[in-house]
Amino acid sequence: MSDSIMQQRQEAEEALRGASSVAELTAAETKYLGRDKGLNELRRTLGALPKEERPAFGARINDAIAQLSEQFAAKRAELQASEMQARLRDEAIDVTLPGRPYTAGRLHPLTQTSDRIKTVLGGMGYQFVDGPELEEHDYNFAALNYPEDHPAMDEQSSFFVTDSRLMRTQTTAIQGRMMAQMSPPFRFATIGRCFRYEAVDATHHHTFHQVDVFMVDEKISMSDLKGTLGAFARSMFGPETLVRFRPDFFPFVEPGVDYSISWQGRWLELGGAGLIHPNILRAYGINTERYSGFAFGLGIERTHMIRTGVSDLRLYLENDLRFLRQF
Ligand code: FA5
Repeated sequence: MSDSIMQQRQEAEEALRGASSVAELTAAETKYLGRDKGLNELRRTLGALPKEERPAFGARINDAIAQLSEQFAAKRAELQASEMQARLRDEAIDVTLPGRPYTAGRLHPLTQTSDRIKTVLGGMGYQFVDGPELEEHDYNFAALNYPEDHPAMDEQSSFFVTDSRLMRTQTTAIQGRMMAQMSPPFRFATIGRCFRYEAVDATHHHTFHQVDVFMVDEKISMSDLKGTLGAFARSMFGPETLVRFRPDFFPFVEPGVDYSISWQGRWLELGGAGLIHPNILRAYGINTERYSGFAFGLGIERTHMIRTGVSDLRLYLENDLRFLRQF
């Protein structure tokens, strides 16, 4: 009987020495010291022994269990410490290594310019609305007082999709849409893509962006328009910026002007402007004795080119990161 205690003890010690991880050690401990296992199982054979041998046998089993428990505890502490060391080694972070560069995206320069324009005009009380890029012929032309035979309506200069719809050639098309719903006073602005059948060069594209702004109220005159475009230019391009207006023709304004700003000693044309033609106001039932309004439309690419010195607007649509990353 005592041999069996000895044998269990030796086997347990061997398993203990061979355990190379906490998990293996736990398995060995359960096998030899677990409830109803190993030495505990052996203890249950006590009753089968002659009475006089029982105390000594019991004492030796208790002794063996106590000593093995201590050995297992010591080995467990040892294995836990070395496992912790290994983890600290493997998961160590070298804080002296250079960081990996994080390439962040950014807003397209035209989006940045549009946002800036929205901030400036929003501050002047203009509400921004969106119109469709595929526009009714009527809103793009007829509602804007174009005569039947105006050359801009020629199929050669616009992208017609059906007989009555085309890709809008100007964001001014929003005017009729809004006037059909609103009665004065009102002030609106829109920013969006426009499309023209153009020979593409450094200053013209078939696809470009415009901002259009218009307002109708009592006693609106050219001086309101000039004041607004002066304030706009100073907010966009700096407090010293001067503006210039020269007579120009657009069917939807009377009088009409082109609008330029002073930039590095030169005049640069930004777009067109004028007082909304009374024919348009009347077509939407607005009393022209009481109300008048102004409107202007500017190129977004042009605005960014002036602010930054970009000299070819084709770059805006090419999405070459070497270009876009500069802004
Ligand atoms: C118009 O489009 C008028 N709707 C502007 C207007 C609105 C006048 C309200 C009066 C009242 P224009 O065709 O000149 O006008 O275009 C205005 C601006 O859009 C131009 O100065 C230019 O900056 C830009 N633009 C026009 N065509 C192109 C193009 N093909 N490529 C890039 N920008 C363009």
